[in-house]
Amino acid sequence: MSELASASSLSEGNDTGKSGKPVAPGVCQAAGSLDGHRCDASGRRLTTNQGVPVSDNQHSLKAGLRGPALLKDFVLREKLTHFDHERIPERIVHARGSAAHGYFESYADHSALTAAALLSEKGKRTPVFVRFSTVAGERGSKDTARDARGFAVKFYTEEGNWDLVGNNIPVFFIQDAMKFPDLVHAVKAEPHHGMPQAASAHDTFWDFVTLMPETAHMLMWVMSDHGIPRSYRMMKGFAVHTFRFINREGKASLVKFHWTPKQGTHSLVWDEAVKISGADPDYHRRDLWEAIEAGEYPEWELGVQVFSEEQAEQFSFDVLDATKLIPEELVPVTPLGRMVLNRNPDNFFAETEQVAFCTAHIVPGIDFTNDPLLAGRIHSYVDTQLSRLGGPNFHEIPINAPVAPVHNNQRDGMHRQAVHRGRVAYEPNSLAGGCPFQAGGAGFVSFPEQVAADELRGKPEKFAEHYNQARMFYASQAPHEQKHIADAFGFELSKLTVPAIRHRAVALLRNVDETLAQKVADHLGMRELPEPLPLASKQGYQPEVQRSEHLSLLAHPGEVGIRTRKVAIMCAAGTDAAEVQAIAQPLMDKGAVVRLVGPHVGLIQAKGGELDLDASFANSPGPLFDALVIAPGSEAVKSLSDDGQALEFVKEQFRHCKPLLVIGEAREVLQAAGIPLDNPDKGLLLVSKADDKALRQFVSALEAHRHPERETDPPRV
Ligand code: HDE
Repeated sequence: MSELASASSLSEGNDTGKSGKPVAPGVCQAAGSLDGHRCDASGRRLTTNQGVPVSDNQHSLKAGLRGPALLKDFVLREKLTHFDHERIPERIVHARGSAAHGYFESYADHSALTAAALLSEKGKRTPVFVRFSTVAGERGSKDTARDARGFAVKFYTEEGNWDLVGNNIPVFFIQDAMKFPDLVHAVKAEPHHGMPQAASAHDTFWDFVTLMPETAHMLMWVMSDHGIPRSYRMMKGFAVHTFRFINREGKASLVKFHWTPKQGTHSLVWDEAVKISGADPDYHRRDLWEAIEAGEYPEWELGVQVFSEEQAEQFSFDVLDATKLIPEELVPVTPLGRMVLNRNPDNFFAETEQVAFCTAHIVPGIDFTNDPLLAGRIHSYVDTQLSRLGGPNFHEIPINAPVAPVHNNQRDGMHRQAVHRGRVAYEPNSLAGGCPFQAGGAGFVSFPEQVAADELRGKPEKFAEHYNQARMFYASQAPHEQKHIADAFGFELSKLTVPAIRHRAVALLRNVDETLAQKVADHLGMRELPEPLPLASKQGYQPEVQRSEHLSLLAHPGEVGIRTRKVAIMCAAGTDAAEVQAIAQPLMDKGAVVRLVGPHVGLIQAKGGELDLDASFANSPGPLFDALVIAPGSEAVKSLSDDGQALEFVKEQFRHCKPLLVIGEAREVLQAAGIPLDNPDKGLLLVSKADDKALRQFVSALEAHRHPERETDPPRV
């Protein structure tokens, strides 16, 4: 019988060695795996969670080979029970995210501004873990949804963990934490049928936001190109609320935090975002992972707008109102340091999923303000971890554990890891020599703000002005960005089933910009514009800045040239291999990621040798690339011109305003795709050879990322 059992196990499952030959149970495979890399578990036996060696991981214990499975099979039961409990609740918002490790480096000694240890010395490095996310979608949803993006940074400082839990947009939808559950219920999939996933284009979201005009400013941001970033690496970050810095002398300043990417700020276009969500739903996760694996470490500069209470009182808006930003023309950004992400997580669940960011985690030298949205956040994040991570000891999970030593009298609770010794778990005490003792002035001291006021519900008058900054944002956008905003409103509202909500949205937009409202109404086939929504404030606060230089994505082209930009070189049998080489190598030398794409992966017979293609039109369609080169070779050009998928690839590159370098007779492929060649823009390069001049032009077109001058309404291709 035992012979029979082991004979059948040898012929099944993964019981084969490198050679493909069956391996007897008990023989370690660590000497080499099938793909030739060494296993890091060399010599280790498979065990249960109690460390009991497992003899057979393929067959449950049965009474006879065809008999019933036995309840006493603790090996099977432990395996299944653990599996049954593998999932933890996903985050109620920001469920979909990706993360990386890195460090923050202070540019200088900033102790005149803050006592925060991480900013106390030039060159001082503090480890960080950063998680980027979308907001509305579930954990397995697409990356390229139109949405705000989370930008949460955990600094493991020597004086405890500081979590700067921000977004890629400097303002928020609402002013008071009381409204947050309503906002989230409205934007998430509608509860009766669970649709749509990771999308705000539905009735309940627009119903809520149009009844809540304080959302106007953030709506403009989310409907703009900021709502569909090209990459997590190419977006800014903001803490949104006003915080306080306090120095060792107790002097306080108000601050707003900004992260600015060295990679520049770049976006997708909507048609592209929609298609990427099908072609690669993990687009942003993959992008971050691949860049770090390739040693292209993304970097951001941390800066602060520093201002006083007296200055703040003069502003036409309230700095405690999270729907308002402070234009940089009023208070410029002071650089503090840089953050580099240089290591991917080892395990997605252990790190990215279990990381617990909490707005309440601050360190000496930094403090909150009375922003009523922030107040709710100070409560909510710790609270949510209790159910998400199963109890009050989530700070012991390795990714959440501070590097600073933890000494206190908190004890026990679910999943406690620390083994406290001794009998003293209280303070004050004499039995443990008074330890751990209070740090006094060397510890965290809250800013001693004077408060003498009546308890009440309500808001200050300036909070009731909702449109000045929405208008400023719109006025600050380039013409093509303004068009994208109108298109986005048009698209989202076109998805509504209740016409009255569309009308209310256009009524809201009339308070922002009449031309925008008209364009959106045109999208919706609305004959007459509704009356503007009534204004909540009659005060007529005069904005200091009508148009800001800093709010367009174009304000930050970046400093990295074409590094990490993905370039497809379109090939087919008969492509001129020498021309491919002449263009591919110099692009790679400049840091671009070059992929040969054709009708299938693997080898093709090119002119002058074989080419090994990395990707096919089916597995990597056009939207996944930043630019396209079509190589010459008459046989290839002919077959590509007859290939519907190749032509679709070319059309999408053109429609999405991406650079195209078309060499020699390859222009026939463009003609077959119906691309207008009469008046080529700077991103459409038709050259006879892949020489230095062609390369220079292409690199500069790629640096510009996109060529919106190509956009027409409707698109020609
Ligand atoms: Fe959050 N938010 N939030 N939020 N938020 C969460 O905490 C909440 C707000 C932000 O990668 C939750 O651990 C309330 C503003 C990010 O793990 C939850 C209010 C900003 C992340 C929560 C806000 C954010 C979260 C869900 C209004 C930008 C993801 C899981 C009072 C400054 C962090 C979790 C990560 C996550 C509550 C408003 C950013 C439920 C109550 C404003 C980046 O606690």
